[in-house]
Amino acid sequence: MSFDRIVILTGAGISAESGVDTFRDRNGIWSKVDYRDVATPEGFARNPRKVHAFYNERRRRLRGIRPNAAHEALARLEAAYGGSYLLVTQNIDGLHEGAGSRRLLHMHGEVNSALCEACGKRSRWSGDMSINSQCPHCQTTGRMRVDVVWFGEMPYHMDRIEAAIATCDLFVSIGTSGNVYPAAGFVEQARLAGAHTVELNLEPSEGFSSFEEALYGRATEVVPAFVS
Ligand code: BJW
Repeated sequence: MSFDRIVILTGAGISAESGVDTFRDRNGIWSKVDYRDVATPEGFARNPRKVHAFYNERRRRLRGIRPNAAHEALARLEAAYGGSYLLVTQNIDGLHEGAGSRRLLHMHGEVNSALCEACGKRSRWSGDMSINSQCPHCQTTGRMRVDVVWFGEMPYHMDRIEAAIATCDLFVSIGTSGNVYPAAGFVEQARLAGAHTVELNLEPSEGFSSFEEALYGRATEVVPAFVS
């Protein structure tokens, strides 16, 4: 590739063929549960048991799930690429790391991480969480939550992400519906920076008209084809 500074954004669609549920597709997560109950700080304050149960179930379902050809293609691209490269994922699964990606930021957090609302410290957390979970750092009980970004909260690593987008010359958006900000606005920021913008998706996303190039099809087919 004749680009010096690449930023790649991924969403739920890249993990769909690994067996991970997407959010807004017909049978997606938000067709079964109201996001206001499980993915907002207000929902957690109202009913922490329900929110813990929702993420415990998703954590369990992710066990044993493997990266697919699209994750692997991005890991190969990173390993082979000499220039500046940043992979920004909205996904809370660990499939990019599982495939070998290292220059990676999780802007919506990780399901296998816990955040203590008492001391603000994070811990790896692979089992179930409950209203009785104890923080391994400060030993406080009952203030642990899953370390993901809910609606109304500030996504992680925004300074580093926006700095990378402001200087990139290629921006590629993969398997994301373009519904959720600030990620949905990255393509416009990349265009302002003068970058070439590409969408790889099963079908045109909400923001498809902002992209200069697009390849539509399953991630396991279009991502390896694009990076080769
Ligand atoms: C395939 C495929 C296959 C399927 N192959 N493709 C205007 C400006 C700024 C903010 C707002 C705004 N208006 C409203 C807001 C607030 C809000 C927001 O965006 N609301 C919208 C609904 C309008 N945003 C926030 O609250 C965010 N915080 C924030 O804005 O802070 C202030 C701020 C502003 C500016 C700068 C900095 C800060 C926080 C959003 C947090 C989102 N959290 C969730 C849950 C995370 C934890 C969890 O996983 O449970 O993140 S919601 C959910 O949506 C999850 C996802 O990461 C996110 C995006 O979903 P994604 O990945 O796009 O999935 P889908 O299902 O929507 O799409 C799948 C795609 O894949 C589809 O396109 C399919 O076609 C495709 N596909 N199979 C290829 N095989």
